[in-house]
Amino acid sequence: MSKTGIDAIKEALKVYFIMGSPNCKNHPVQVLKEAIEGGITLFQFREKGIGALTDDKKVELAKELQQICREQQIPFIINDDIGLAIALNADGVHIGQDDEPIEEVRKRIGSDKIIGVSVHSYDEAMTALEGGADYFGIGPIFPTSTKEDAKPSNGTKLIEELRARGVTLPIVGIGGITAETAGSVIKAGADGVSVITAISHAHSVTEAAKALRKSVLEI
Ligand code: TZP
Ligand code: MG
Repeated sequence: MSKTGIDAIKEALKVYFIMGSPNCKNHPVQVLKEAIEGGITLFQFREKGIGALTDDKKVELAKELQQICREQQIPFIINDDIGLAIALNADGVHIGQDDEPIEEVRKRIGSDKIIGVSVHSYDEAMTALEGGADYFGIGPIFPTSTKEDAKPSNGTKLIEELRARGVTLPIVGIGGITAETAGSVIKAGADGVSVITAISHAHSVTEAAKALRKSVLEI
């Protein structure tokens, strides 16, 4: 996917699946295929945490997952690793507040790529916006044990604040979201929900993705 405007990004954020090998009970290739079958709209490769692959093995897995996304026309975004995103010509990157400044990232990856930024306050959101962010990741909305250094969960407060203050940039919520709670995140003003565990640890990955998709689309 090349960046085709705000509406295309809002569509892509709807059912946003994130994972790396430490999050998967089966092989990530299998998990991704099943998640796509269930209707995810974007995939972020996030190879982090205990047992995460590094170097060539990480690159190899990224390429395999990217190939699946290409075949199924699912945007493929890489977490943190700007160099890998450039080397693979990924559709974009997702960065946090501790990563390289967005202006530098934009210079490196170019104007036609998607940059998502995790923000935790109005001020961080404005800085990301000025730096050329394409969407905000906001969370943790609910408690999560997936991210070791996650901040305390803060509900949908920041999403509501940004919308109330007229911010129109696409927003995806993150952190502990399930098919049962996804609707509340969309109602608060998010365009989509991003999840790791709700899909990657599900007994049926396909059914979990379908359920999440249904919850988001019926709002
Ligand atoms: N950033 C904030 S919470 C989180 C990240 C990467 C983890 C989300 O994982 P889960 O399993 O959907 O709670
Ligand atoms: Mg990061």
